[in-house]
Amino acid sequence: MAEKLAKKIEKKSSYGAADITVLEGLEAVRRRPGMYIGTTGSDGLHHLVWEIFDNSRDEAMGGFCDDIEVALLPDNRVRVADNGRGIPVDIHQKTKVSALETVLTILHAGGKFGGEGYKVSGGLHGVGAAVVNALSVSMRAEVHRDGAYHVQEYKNGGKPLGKTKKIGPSKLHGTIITFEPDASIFPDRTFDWDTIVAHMRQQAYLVKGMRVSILDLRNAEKFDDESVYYLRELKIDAPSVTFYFEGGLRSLVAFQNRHQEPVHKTIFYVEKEQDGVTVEVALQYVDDITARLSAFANNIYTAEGGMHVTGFKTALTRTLNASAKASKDVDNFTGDDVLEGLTAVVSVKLREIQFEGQTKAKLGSVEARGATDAVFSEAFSTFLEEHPEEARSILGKATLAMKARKAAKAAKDSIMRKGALDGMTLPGKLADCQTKDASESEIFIVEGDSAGGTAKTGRDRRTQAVLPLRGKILNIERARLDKMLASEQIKNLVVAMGTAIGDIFDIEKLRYHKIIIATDADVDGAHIRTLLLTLFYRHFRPVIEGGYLYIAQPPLFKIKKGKEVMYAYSDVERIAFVGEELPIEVGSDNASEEETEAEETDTKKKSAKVSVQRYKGLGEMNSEELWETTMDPNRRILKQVTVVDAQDADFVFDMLMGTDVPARKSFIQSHAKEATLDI
Ligand code: 0RA
Repeated sequence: MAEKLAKKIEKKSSYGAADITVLEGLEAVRRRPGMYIGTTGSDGLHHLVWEIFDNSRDEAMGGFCDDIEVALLPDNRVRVADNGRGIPVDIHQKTKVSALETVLTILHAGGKFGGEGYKVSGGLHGVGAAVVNALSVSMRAEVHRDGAYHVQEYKNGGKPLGKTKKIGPSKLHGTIITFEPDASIFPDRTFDWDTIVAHMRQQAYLVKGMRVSILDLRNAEKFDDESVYYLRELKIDAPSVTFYFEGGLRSLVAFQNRHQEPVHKTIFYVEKEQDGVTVEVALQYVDDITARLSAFANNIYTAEGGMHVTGFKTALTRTLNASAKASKDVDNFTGDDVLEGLTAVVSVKLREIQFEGQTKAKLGSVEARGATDAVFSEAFSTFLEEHPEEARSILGKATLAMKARKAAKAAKDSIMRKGALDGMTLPGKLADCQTKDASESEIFIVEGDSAGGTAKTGRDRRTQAVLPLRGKILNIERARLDKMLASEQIKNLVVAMGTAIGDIFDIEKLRYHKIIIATDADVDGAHIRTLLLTLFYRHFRPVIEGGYLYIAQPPLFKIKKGKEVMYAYSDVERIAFVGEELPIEVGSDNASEEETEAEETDTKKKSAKVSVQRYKGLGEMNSEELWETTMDPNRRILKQVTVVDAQDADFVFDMLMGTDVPARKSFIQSHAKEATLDI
């Protein structure tokens, strides 16, 4: 097959024995594209863009190029232009064709021509432009170099249409590659703008001073792609983005922390080579408890971490412990203590790169561990010495984390001890249900003893349990979770749920398949609900993921039209029932209710009289009202709590728990009533 193909081409140009290998190589790629680009789905399609872009980016990393443009063109074509040295066009000794043609037709040829300037090989599969050529129905390479403009085109999987040609003079230098993926290989050739933008943004952070512009000209009316070097100069009205970060990883850390409160002002930064490995680290602590650590190896995102991450974490813990010891005698920080609130990016560049793990997203190259450890610990100790104020803040933050860890452990231990000692002894406050079948059991967590009493009277005691929580205990400003766990209230909740917590948490032991948070419809109620949601999110996430957590939706208004009683669950409903003008009475007590009833009996003729009463708390309802509006499975409205996207949720909780009080207030107010209603 390959031989036949080779013979065909031999007639057109003078190909030798070496060329047969070339065609076999490209044919192999076409036969088994998955081996080279992973998939022929969307990931693989985008991989083609990354491969071509990577060559230009490597040129930028070598310091030869600072301006790359990626343009999406009509007919599923992609054009990548850079102002690098230009791919060499002289005849290559071994292959007897131009270096350009060699790079674009021989697998793994990319790095062999560059020597020093081209030392870092990127690309997850390390396959380069020849693979893209093999999987394209057409490719055009333009090179501006040595005072001339050179062009070569390829068709149908990398077959050259003639040699590299010198077209005319040029004062520029750089490479432009335009390719069209082969439809017979890629069933869907739709490039995703957001995916490309996200990838290019990340890459721009990783190579400081490199400008990357992206243009979407797929629907552009008309343009002449040969008329200018960078298509953005045509100023066509089309979507476009440009990224340029002078600070590199420092800018990335600042970007990731843009909504956070920094613990210290100066972002730590280092870039240094050690034993052939270039190590770059930027970090800043923020007032938060989660860690945001991202790592790259040869500009490839290593989602599963690896040697560089291990080296970094070891050095971070050791350096901070050494620094803390120097100032005062304290207990050792653990690895987790020093990660709390940390935003860090670690990027290493090595000559030989090895990936491991399920998705090949873990750096296996052992030398990266020692190099990262050495470069980072040296620079970070110096930073701490030279910035005493930053050092104090960072050590303070880690100390707080250490104390919180100890307090949380003590709280967990005491909960477990209690469970162990008391067996299944349930808290005295709990009014449990009769059934022992978790699937039909519900527990209402209500705010305050008075609402608790009402709920206990109003419930269906066969399936419904009630646990009152005293609001005040929970309502601590910036309550740390360890404080919450230490509270008797939360211990009661954990014992009632039956799942335990921490290492011995077991969702199978959950005693109720509906956990219903029933707090008041005011700001305090919203705050307590938020604290409870945070607690569940951080410590009992499987309860949310299992769909066991709900929020009760008590009515906001009781409307009386003569003898008829209605409940409105929102202002919209109220207005729909009674119109806008009617005055709203606030609160109620038994006396006023009696009055109303007396009035009604006295003046039966005035039965059309309408009154609207606003409920501020569950405690304002009597047990019957609470049952029919909030507890009765046939009439109530419940909102199921979901974790749609862990990252989003984390942000929400940060927002709610953070120090930015005005932001938190407005967030609670605007989201308190947001709900997908499950009736
Ligand atoms: C090898 C050697 C040299 C440049 C390149 C490769 C190169 C490749 C690509 C791919 C896209 N853009 C690129 N820019 C440069 C230069 C060797 C020299 O001039 O000494």
